[in-house]
This record gives sequence, C-alpha cells and structure tokens, in this order.
Amino acid sequence: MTTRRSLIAGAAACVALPARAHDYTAGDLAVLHPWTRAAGANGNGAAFMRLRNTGAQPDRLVSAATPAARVVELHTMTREGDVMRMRPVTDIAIAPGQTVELRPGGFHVMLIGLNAAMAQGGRVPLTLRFERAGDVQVELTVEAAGARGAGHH
Ligand SMILES: [Cu+2]
Repeated sequence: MTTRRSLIAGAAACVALPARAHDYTAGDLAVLHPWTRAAGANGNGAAFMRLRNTGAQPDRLVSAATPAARVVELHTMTREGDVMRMRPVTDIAIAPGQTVELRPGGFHVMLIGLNAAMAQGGRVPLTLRFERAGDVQVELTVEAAGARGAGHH
C-alpha cells in the first residue's frame, strides 16, 4: 500500500507543475527554456538554454544572432588557477541522443554590447544557427540579474 500511495502522490505532483515551459523544436533538435539575465544598455549579457538532439545524426550550434546586441559569440568558461575565464568556441556539438546545457559557468551565448537594457520579465529574440537543423528563432526570457537558472524548471 505504501508503494501505491507514493505513486499516486508522485503523479499528483507532476500535474501540479506550472505550465510555464517554453521550448522550441526544429526537426530532431529541441531548444529548452532559453533565458538570459537582466542587464543594462551597452553592457554584456549571456544566454543559457538546453539543446536536445533526439535524432540519429550529430548537430552543432555554429552561431547566433540578435538585434539586441552588437556582437554575438559562442563562449565556454574554463578555470585558470583560481579564475574562471570565458573564451570563444567555434561551435557547440550536440551528439545524437544528447542534451547539452548552456548554463552559468559553462557554455553560453555571449551578447556583447546590448543596444537596450534587458529588463526582468521581458523577452529577447535570438536566432540560433545549427549545422543540420538550420535557423531556430527563440525568445529568451529575462530573469533577475544574478539568476543561476531559468526559475521555472
Ligand atoms: Cu562569455
């Protein structure tokens, strides 16, 4: 009986989750919960998301663009001694069946030179270019300035 009761409780918890997901798909590729942080005009921002490849072929994120920033680059972070440093990468690979997380402290889409402030609660358009899946238009949700996650997983 205990097992049955916990199963029922688990199902109820799933139903209770808020329906706030915002995901995008293009062929075998899904872009899950793209988000960024509030930042001021002329500053820099970073975009985070999960990239899921449900297909049988590898894919790669090769570039991104947004009218919100003057320059957009793909970055990773590496530790050098006690310091975390960002460096550009040419692409971010997503192997078949794999989900790659762009997150604070790791891979991110760098938004350099914001044309306007990104305010918490707003949305910022971003075009992701994949080698196989092509261009995928997404909207970043703007979370609080110090956010470590999208806040609605
Ligand atoms: Cu960066």
